[in-house]
Amino acid sequence: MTIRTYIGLGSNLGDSQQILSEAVAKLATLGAVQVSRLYQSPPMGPQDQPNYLNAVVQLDTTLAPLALLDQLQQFEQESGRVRLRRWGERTLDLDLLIYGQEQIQNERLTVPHIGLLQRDFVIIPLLDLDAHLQLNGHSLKDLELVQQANLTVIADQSWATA
Ligand code: PH2
Ligand code: MG
Ligand code: MG
Repeated sequence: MTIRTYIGLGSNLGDSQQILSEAVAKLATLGAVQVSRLYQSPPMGPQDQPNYLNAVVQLDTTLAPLALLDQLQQFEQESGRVRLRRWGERTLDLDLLIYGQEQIQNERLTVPHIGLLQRDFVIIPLLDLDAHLQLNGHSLKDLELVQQANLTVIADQSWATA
Protein backbone atom coordinates (compact mmCIF):
# COMPACT_ATOMS: atom_id res chain seq x y z
CA MET A 1 0.00 0.00 0.00
CA THR A 2 1.39 3.38 -0.96
CA ILE A 3 0.85 6.61 0.91
CA ARG A 4 0.62 9.96 -0.88
CA THR A 5 3.22 12.33 0.53
CA TYR A 6 4.39 15.82 -0.37
CA ILE A 7 8.00 16.95 -0.06
CA GLY A 8 9.08 20.62 -0.11
CA LEU A 9 12.29 21.38 -1.99
CA GLY A 10 14.40 24.51 -1.50
CA SER A 11 17.86 25.72 -2.46
CA ASN A 12 19.65 29.07 -2.54
CA LEU A 13 23.31 28.05 -2.70
CA GLY A 14 25.14 26.54 -5.67
CA ASP A 15 23.47 25.62 -8.97
CA SER A 16 20.04 25.41 -7.37
CA GLN A 17 18.11 24.18 -10.40
CA GLN A 18 20.64 21.38 -10.98
CA ILE A 19 20.60 20.49 -7.27
CA LEU A 20 16.80 20.37 -7.18
CA SER A 21 16.51 18.26 -10.32
CA GLU A 22 19.02 15.77 -8.91
CA ALA A 23 16.89 15.67 -5.75
CA VAL A 24 13.79 14.85 -7.82
CA ALA A 25 15.68 11.96 -9.49
CA LYS A 26 16.59 10.62 -6.04
CA LEU A 27 13.03 10.97 -4.76
CA ALA A 28 11.87 9.00 -7.80
CA THR A 29 13.79 5.98 -6.44
CA LEU A 30 11.35 5.96 -3.48
CA GLY A 31 8.14 5.79 -5.50
CA ALA A 32 6.12 7.49 -8.21
CA VAL A 33 6.70 11.26 -8.34
CA GLN A 34 4.97 14.29 -9.80
CA VAL A 35 6.60 17.72 -9.66
CA SER A 36 5.19 21.21 -9.29
CA ARG A 37 6.37 24.10 -11.38
CA LEU A 38 9.70 25.65 -10.33
CA TYR A 39 9.55 28.97 -8.48
CA GLN A 40 11.84 31.73 -7.37
CA SER A 41 10.97 33.10 -3.95
CA PRO A 42 12.37 35.95 -1.82
CA PRO A 43 14.01 34.67 1.36
CA MET A 44 11.90 34.13 4.45
CA GLY A 45 14.12 34.88 7.47
CA PRO A 46 17.42 36.77 7.12
CA GLN A 47 17.15 39.11 4.11
CA ASP A 48 20.89 39.16 3.39
CA GLN A 49 20.75 35.84 1.54
CA PRO A 50 19.99 34.93 -2.09
CA ASN A 51 16.48 34.24 -3.37
CA TYR A 52 15.42 30.60 -3.20
CA LEU A 53 14.33 28.17 -5.83
CA ASN A 54 11.37 26.23 -4.47
CA ALA A 55 9.20 23.37 -5.67
CA VAL A 56 7.11 20.54 -4.24
CA VAL A 57 7.20 16.86 -5.18
CA GLN A 58 4.26 14.51 -4.75
CA LEU A 59 5.64 11.09 -3.83
CA ASP A 60 3.60 7.91 -3.53
CA THR A 61 5.68 5.63 -1.34
CA THR A 62 5.50 2.57 0.89
CA LEU A 63 8.14 4.02 3.26
CA ALA A 64 7.10 4.74 6.84
CA PRO A 65 7.45 8.38 7.95
CA LEU A 66 10.76 8.05 9.79
CA ALA A 67 12.25 5.84 7.07
CA LEU A 68 11.27 8.52 4.55
CA LEU A 69 12.80 11.22 6.76
CA ASP A 70 16.04 9.22 6.90
CA GLN A 71 16.12 9.13 3.10
CA LEU A 72 15.44 12.87 2.82
CA GLN A 73 18.26 13.64 5.23
CA GLN A 74 20.59 11.31 3.36
CA PHE A 75 19.77 13.07 0.06
CA GLU A 76 20.44 16.45 1.71
CA GLN A 77 23.86 15.22 2.86
CA GLU A 78 24.68 13.72 -0.55
CA SER A 79 24.04 17.06 -2.20
CA GLY A 80 26.84 18.46 -0.04
CA ARG A 81 24.33 20.20 2.14
CA VAL A 82 25.61 23.35 3.73
CA ARG A 83 23.38 25.06 6.29
CA LEU A 84 24.95 28.15 7.77
CA ARG A 85 22.28 29.45 10.17
CA ARG A 86 18.64 29.02 11.16
CA TRP A 87 16.35 30.25 8.34
CA GLY A 88 19.56 30.87 6.44
CA GLU A 89 21.04 29.82 3.13
CA ARG A 90 21.40 26.17 2.19
CA THR A 91 22.28 23.97 -0.77
CA LEU A 92 19.35 21.60 -0.38
CA ASP A 93 16.41 21.45 1.99
CA LEU A 94 13.92 18.58 1.75
CA ASP A 95 10.95 18.95 4.09
CA LEU A 96 8.32 16.28 4.65
CA LEU A 97 5.18 18.43 4.36
CA ILE A 98 2.30 15.96 4.29
CA TYR A 99 2.12 12.20 4.84
CA GLY A 100 -1.31 10.92 3.82
CA GLN A 101 -3.84 12.07 6.40
CA GLU A 102 -1.47 11.46 9.29
CA GLN A 103 -0.71 13.85 12.11
CA ILE A 104 2.74 13.05 13.44
CA GLN A 105 4.52 14.63 16.36
CA ASN A 106 7.75 13.31 17.78
CA GLU A 107 11.25 14.60 18.45
CA ARG A 108 12.29 14.17 14.82
CA LEU A 109 9.19 15.05 12.90
CA THR A 110 6.09 17.25 12.88
CA VAL A 111 3.63 16.49 10.07
CA PRO A 112 1.88 18.39 8.57
CA HIS A 113 4.98 20.59 8.46
CA ILE A 114 4.80 23.33 11.07
CA GLY A 115 5.13 26.36 8.75
CA LEU A 116 3.12 25.02 5.87
CA LEU A 117 0.10 27.34 6.07
CA GLN A 118 2.29 30.47 6.35
CA ARG A 119 4.52 29.81 3.33
CA ASP A 120 3.47 30.80 -0.16
CA PHE A 121 6.49 28.94 -1.56
CA VAL A 122 4.93 25.73 -0.22
CA ILE A 123 1.20 26.36 -0.76
CA ILE A 124 1.37 27.51 -4.38
CA PRO A 125 3.44 24.54 -5.61
CA LEU A 126 1.17 22.18 -3.62
CA LEU A 127 -1.78 23.60 -5.54
CA ASP A 128 0.01 22.86 -8.84
CA LEU A 129 -0.07 19.20 -7.84
CA ASP A 130 -3.61 19.12 -6.43
CA ALA A 131 -5.78 22.20 -6.87
CA HIS A 132 -8.29 20.82 -4.35
CA LEU A 133 -5.85 19.74 -1.65
CA GLN A 134 -7.28 20.01 1.87
CA LEU A 135 -5.61 20.20 5.25
CA ASN A 136 -7.66 19.74 8.42
CA GLY A 137 -10.79 20.14 6.33
CA HIS A 138 -9.71 23.45 4.78
CA SER A 139 -9.02 23.92 1.08
CA LEU A 140 -5.55 25.35 0.58
CA LYS A 141 -6.77 27.31 -2.44
CA ASP A 142 -9.00 29.41 -0.16
CA LEU A 143 -6.13 30.70 1.98
CA GLU A 144 -5.60 34.46 1.82
CA LEU A 145 -1.92 33.83 1.20
CA VAL A 146 -2.75 32.41 -2.22
CA GLN A 147 -3.94 35.84 -3.41
CA GLN A 148 -0.86 37.59 -1.97
CA ALA A 149 1.79 35.15 -3.11
CA ASN A 150 5.15 36.69 -3.96
CA LEU A 151 6.59 34.01 -6.22
CA THR A 152 7.95 33.98 -9.76
CA VAL A 153 7.43 30.95 -11.98
CA ILE A 154 10.84 29.94 -13.36
CA ALA A 155 9.79 26.83 -15.30
CA ASP A 156 6.78 24.66 -16.04
CA GLN A 157 6.32 21.14 -14.72
CA SER A 158 8.83 19.65 -17.15
CA TRP A 159 11.76 21.39 -15.41
CA ALA A 160 12.94 18.36 -13.45
CA THR A 161 12.87 15.89 -16.34
CA ALA A 162 14.18 18.13 -19.13
N1 PH2 B 1 13.84 28.00 3.51
C1 PH2 B 1 14.38 28.38 4.64
C2 PH2 B 1 14.46 29.78 5.06
N2 PH2 B 1 13.85 30.68 4.15
N3 PH2 B 1 12.79 31.20 2.14
C3 PH2 B 1 12.27 30.79 0.97
N4 PH2 B 1 11.75 31.70 0.14
N5 PH2 B 1 12.23 29.50 0.61
C4 PH2 B 1 12.73 28.52 1.43
O1 PH2 B 1 12.69 27.31 1.07
C5 PH2 B 1 13.31 28.91 2.65
C6 PH2 B 1 13.32 30.28 2.98
C7 PH2 B 1 14.94 27.39 5.55
O2 PH2 B 1 14.53 26.11 5.25
MG1 MG C 1 12.61 24.25 5.12
MG1 MG D 1 14.29 21.38 6.46
